[in-house]
Amino acid sequence: MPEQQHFTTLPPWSHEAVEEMYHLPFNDLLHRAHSVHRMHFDPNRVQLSTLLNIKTGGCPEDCAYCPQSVHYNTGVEAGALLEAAQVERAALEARTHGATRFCMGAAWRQLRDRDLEKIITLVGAVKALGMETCLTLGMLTSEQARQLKEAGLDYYNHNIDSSREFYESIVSTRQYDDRLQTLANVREAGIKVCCGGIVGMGESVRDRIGFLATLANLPEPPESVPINTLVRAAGTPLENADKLDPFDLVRTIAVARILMPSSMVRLSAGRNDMSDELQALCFHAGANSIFYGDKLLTTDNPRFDQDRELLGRLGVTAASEAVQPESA
Ligand code: SAM
Ligand code: DTB
Ligand code: SF4
Repeated sequence: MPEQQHFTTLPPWSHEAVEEMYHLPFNDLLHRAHSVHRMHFDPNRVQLSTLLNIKTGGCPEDCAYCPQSVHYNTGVEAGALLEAAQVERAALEARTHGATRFCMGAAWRQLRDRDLEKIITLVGAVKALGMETCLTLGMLTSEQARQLKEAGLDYYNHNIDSSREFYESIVSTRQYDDRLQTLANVREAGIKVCCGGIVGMGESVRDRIGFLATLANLPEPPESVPINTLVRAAGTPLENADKLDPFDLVRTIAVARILMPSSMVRLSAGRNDMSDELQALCFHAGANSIFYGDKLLTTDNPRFDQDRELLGRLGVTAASEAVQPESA
């Protein structure tokens, strides 16, 4: 396999090395990614995370992809922070279906101290069900991260979304460096990092390469890397973005797998519009986690039973058997 000989296999990854990898003949790239995947993971196991939007809409940020931004007329109504009982019910349902991690998202620019106690209660309630916890609430200070760690939070999701250059064309209300600072605060507090981005926003291949290299060259790569395909929400500036060539999604996942061999790579938003065959190809390329449940934050995701059927047809089982559905 001559293509394997002239690649380095350690960070820091240069843009050129990642570019060369991204453009490998499809079968060479897939072979390499799947080989790396097998060295680090059971290729027949996929981890299941269920999402809940604990605070919908009304977000002051202007992320061009997001239906929850107050800047666009998307029909998403702003709601209040959910009560603990509602969150607990949803987490219990997710556990019953076999999810092992429960991710709570809020349409906030940043966590405010006045909401911290409520959030800490939610983390405790989900942990008490024996599930892993994940939050995505916007920017965090190092002190807030420390307190969330103390509350037992396992993961914090905070995406860099794309390359630095492209990011500046899709978000104007915060900087790429703000994202990196929050990631550093999360890492410093000892919380596991979930960080990825979105493909299909009209970014160039160069941007995808910059995005992947940035993730892989972080002081420590994220433990979890969500790769979202843009859900083109009506009313957002990106509602008419060109459809992504599905092979570019597979290439992005394959490169993420090679650059971050020990990280979980999550085939995230966009699965509702993907064929079973495309999803199977993504799993072959190294994706080993999905969002599981009929809703993402505001948009649809495949139903629990649809996913169970797909995974069953592929001979894939849930990655963590820590919580069995029948124990709910
Ligand atoms: N407000 C917080 C923040 O932005 O960090 C947390 C929630 S935000 C909705 C979480 C992530 O969802 C974004 O960073 C983005 O990657 C993803 N996302 C948002 N809208 C999306 C869309 N239409 N299609 C795909 N992914 C999307
Ligand atoms: C992530 O990377 N993708 C999830 C989660 N982290 C929070 C969100 C996807 C949102 C898709 C659009 C929506 O449903 O509003
Ligand atoms: Fe707000 Fe997050 Fe949506 Fe940006 S992605 S508008 S920060 S909810």
